[in-house]
Formats: sequence, C-alpha cells, structure tokens
Amino acid sequence: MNRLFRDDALKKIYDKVKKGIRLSREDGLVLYKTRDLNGVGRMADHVRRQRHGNDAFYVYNQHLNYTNICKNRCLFCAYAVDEGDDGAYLWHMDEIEKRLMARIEEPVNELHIVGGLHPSLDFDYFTGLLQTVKRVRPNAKIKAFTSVEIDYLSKLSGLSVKETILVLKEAGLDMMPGGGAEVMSERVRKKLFPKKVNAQRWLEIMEAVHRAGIPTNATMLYGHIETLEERVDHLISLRELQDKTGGFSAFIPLAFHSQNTALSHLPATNAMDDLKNIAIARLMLDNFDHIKAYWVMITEKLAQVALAYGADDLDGTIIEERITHEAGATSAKGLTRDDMERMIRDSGFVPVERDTFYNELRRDGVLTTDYKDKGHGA
Ligand code: V47
Ligand code: SF4
Repeated sequence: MNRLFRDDALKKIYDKVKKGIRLSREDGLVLYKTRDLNGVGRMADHVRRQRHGNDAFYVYNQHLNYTNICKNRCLFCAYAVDEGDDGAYLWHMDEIEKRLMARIEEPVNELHIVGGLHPSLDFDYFTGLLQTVKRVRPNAKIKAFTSVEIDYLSKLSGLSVKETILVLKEAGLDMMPGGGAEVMSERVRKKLFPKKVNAQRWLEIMEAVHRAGIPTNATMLYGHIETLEERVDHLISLRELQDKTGGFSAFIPLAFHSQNTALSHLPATNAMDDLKNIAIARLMLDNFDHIKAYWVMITEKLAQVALAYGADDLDGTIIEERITHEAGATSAKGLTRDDMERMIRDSGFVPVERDTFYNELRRDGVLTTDYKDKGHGA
C-alpha cells in the first residue's frame, strides 16, 4: 500500500503546500487536530528541504539571566521571585564580567541575555550591561531583551520604543530574542500573565524594533491552558506582522514545563504535540526562514527527530540554562560543539555552525570563514 497520508484531510493541504499556496486558519486547525503526525511531518519536511536542503544550524552561545527578580510573576514561571526572597539575585557589572571571563577561552559568538522586570533598576544598568558585554566579548553578537523588557525599558528611559531601541543599539544590542508573547490570547493572558504586555502591545513593540533595524525571533508557549484555535491565531498574527516588516528571523515553539509553578497539576507536553508544533509552524509560517527545535525544552533526543519534522535549527550550546530547568526540564544545562554536531550528523543532516544572523561559520566541522575560533575576548 502506497499511501502518503493516513488522514485524507491532509491531501488537500499537501496540494496547497506543493503549489506554495498559503495555508488558512482552517488548514491550521486540521493540522492540529489530525492524529496523522507523520503526514504533517512529511509536508513540513518538504518545505524545510526546499528552504535549507540538508543543512541544520546551531550557534555557539551563552545565556546570561541577569536577574530573577520580577514584578510580573506570571503563573507559568518557576524562575521569577520577589526582591528579598530566598535565592533572589541581581548581577552587577563585575558579576557579568566574571561570568563572561569564565568562558572566555571558548568561541562563544552569541550572548543571549534576558531577565525579570526588576522593580528598582534604572535605564543606565541596561546600557552598562550591553557595553560591558561588548567590551569583554567584542566579536560576539548580543541577542538581548524580550518585547516585555523593551516595554519596561522604554518606561524607565522615558523614551519611545523606537528611541529606546536606538539607544540600546548604540550600546551594543544586535538582535532580540522571541520570548514574552506566550500565546496571544486575552483569555489566557488574564488567567496566566495579567501583568504582562498584551498581544497588541507585543506586536506593536516588535514592529517598532524591526523598523529600527533590529531583527528578532518569535516564540509561542504551548501546553498549558491554550486552545488549538488560540495556537493557530497566534501563528497567523506572527505571519501577518512578518508580511509587514520581514523582521522575524526564527520561530521557536516553547513547551510548557509545570514543575514549581502554580500550574504544577498540568502534565508535561508529549512528543506528538512537540513535533506537531514544530511541523505546523513550518507549514503555517511560510514567511519565516527558520524554525528552531529548542532542545532544552523538548530534550536532545526529540530535537534530533524534529529536524525531520520541519526544524532547521537546534539553537545553541547555551551553557547554563535556568528558566526551564527551574520548571523541571530534564535536558542538559549546556552542550558542547561536538555534542551539537553529533546530534545533527546522527540525524542525517549536515551541521552548520552559524552566527546570530545565520552567517555560516563552519560546515560539517570545517571552518568556512576567516572566523577566529578562539580568543574572542582577547
Ligand atoms: O518568555 C517561562 C518561557 C521564555 C516557562 O529567541 C517557559 O532565540 C516553558 O524566549 N516552561 C524564555 N517555558 C525563553 C525564550 C527563548 C528561548 C530560546 C531561544 C530564544 C530565541 C528564546 O520561556 C519566556 C517564556 O515564554 N517560559 N517559563 C516554563 N515554565
Ligand atoms: Fe517575569 Fe518573564 Fe517570569 Fe513572567 S515569564 S514572571 S515576565 S521572568
């Protein structure tokens, strides 16, 4: 028997995919509702191979979470605490420098920097943070601050979002990560993250950031109380903004981890849901170049499989992930370059080490640029 799809409803969608016709909201729902995971994956792999062939990207990066003190206290977050609580921390510049220096012999070329909304910092802390990182690691790119932090920074600075971004850019900001959108539903926001910026503001900030010349990523937090309709609407809102600005680089589905949160009764996401979110993102987000399988959240093993379900990027080495591990993630806290390359190669893809902007640095373990492998901070 030679059947491509176990679910006949997927055939019509595949016809559209092959012709490059944009999928509708209804198509998105069919994809989420079907039990034919491999059918969805096959379509996503078709699109993935058209864009990226057999290449799979990763970045040599380091995460810095400068504070876990946050006044928003979203219900799904196990990372944030109040000022004065046990374990509350804020890193001043000497601590930031110490953490960068601890890895200075490694060829880190991206710093991923995010933190909570601290109630008593001033704007200079943030420009100082970027300047410190650029001084210690002049060749690395800085991907920092979510849309939620930018909203807060523009209030601290008293400047518009555009002006705030221009000041941060001058201090060293190269790109922004995609966190903070969660799922763009007012119903879910009211229940889980009422103090966080709403969907309209998140999109408005992203639009202003893109127009100021800073690319960003986008994410979706799934596997809590959101409906399938809300997931599809979230993807469509991102696709519409991407049509306007072209400023999104990658989309990253984030699998909810409930341990140590107010939602600890909720079960973990399963492999079916994790792979579907990757594949459906690849199919719905026809104007996004990159779909990341974030191994921290879905485990190294499933991230390898995800490369055949539409993902083309495994994010990075990370070195000390905190946000998901506080919520019970069982993945490693960081991986080596060899780990990343082995994961990709063993899945049948070609490992391509990239920088923040997807410039190729190494292909299958061989340097392809004059990128200096060591001594970034020297
Ligand atoms: O904004 C918080 C989410 C995000 C939990 O842009 C949780 O390259 C799961 O945005 N379970 C931060 N998720 C992570 C993030 C990210 C990660 C990797 C790459 C990029 C990128 C961005 O994590 C938060 C929030 O949406 N989050 N708590 C939790 N318990
Ligand atoms: Fe604060 Fe972000 Fe955690 Fe929400 S998800 S409580 S904004 S650190």
